[in-house]
Amino acid sequence: MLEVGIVGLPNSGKSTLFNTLLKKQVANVASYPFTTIEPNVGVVEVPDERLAKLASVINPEKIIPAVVKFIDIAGLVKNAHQGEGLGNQFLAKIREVDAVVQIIRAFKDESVSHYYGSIDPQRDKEIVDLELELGEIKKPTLYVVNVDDFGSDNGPDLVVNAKTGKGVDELIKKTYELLDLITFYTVKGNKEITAWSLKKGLTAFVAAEKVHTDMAKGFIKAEVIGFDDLVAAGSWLGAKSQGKVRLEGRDYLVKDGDVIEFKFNV
Ligand SMILES: Nc1nc2c(ncn2[C@@H]2O[C@H](COP(=O)(O)OP(=O)(O)OP(=O)(O)O)[C@@H](O)[C@H]2O)c(=O)[nH]1
Ligand SMILES: [Mg+2]
Repeated sequence: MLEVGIVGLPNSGKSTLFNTLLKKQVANVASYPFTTIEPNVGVVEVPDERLAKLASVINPEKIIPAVVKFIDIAGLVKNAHQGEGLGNQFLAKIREVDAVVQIIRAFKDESVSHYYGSIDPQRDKEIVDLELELGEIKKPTLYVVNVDDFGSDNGPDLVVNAKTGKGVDELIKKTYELLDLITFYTVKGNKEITAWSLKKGLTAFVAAEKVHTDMAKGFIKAEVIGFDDLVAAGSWLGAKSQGKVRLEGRDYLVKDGDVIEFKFNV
């Protein structure tokens, strides 16, 4: 599973954001085993309007969204790459992640101290960027400004309130894009719809492998229909009888929104 590391100065709101992300779980959907793997590692469901639409067509008992793993990493300060602060722990953790969310403090709160004494998002961003660079960490980064007030002009970066959760759905979606992921869906006996993440440009065979190694091993073909076509047809059987469900081989390049039924030998 791909991992996103939350980085930023101490007291920028990393753990607050992390907790908010985990609270966003839709409790009545899938219960993931090991949702919280360590105190600071969590699996977060990706908000997906298409899933609800598919559910209204298929009426499944269970809907299982795609997930992304977030890691709440220790705060870093200037010279973290030389071991300053919790530098080494920070660097070891961050080397493992696939993308970075840099949280930048803009909220003002006298009771929450700032390591550099004042609220200055641009300065903080430069400090963290420099440390990542000096630590030779080259990862795609999403910049997120943690604000109390959404009214002010916050420039091009994504704005959230880590405490209330405003903007957090958008953050999860943006992170998903940052990881270069698309979503495909599988339907199990009309009982279960699952959204799966897949790197762009991968084949039906790799997608099958994601669902179950047996499906890939015994791969025969994939029955595929785009999300819009399925919704328009109103049901899987309806789509099939209209000839809208295509047969694809193992080298088919999966597209975002594909609904796939894998046919395989066991
Ligand atoms: N007013 C306000 N306070 C916030 C916001 N986000 C976080 N805080 C507060 O800021 C303090 C620090 O938040 P944390 O989430 O612990 O910060 P952190 O980045 O994890 O800090 P370290 O783990 O020390 O690096 C807490 O008291 C939070 O309640 C926010 O959006 N608005
Ligand atoms: Mg923290």
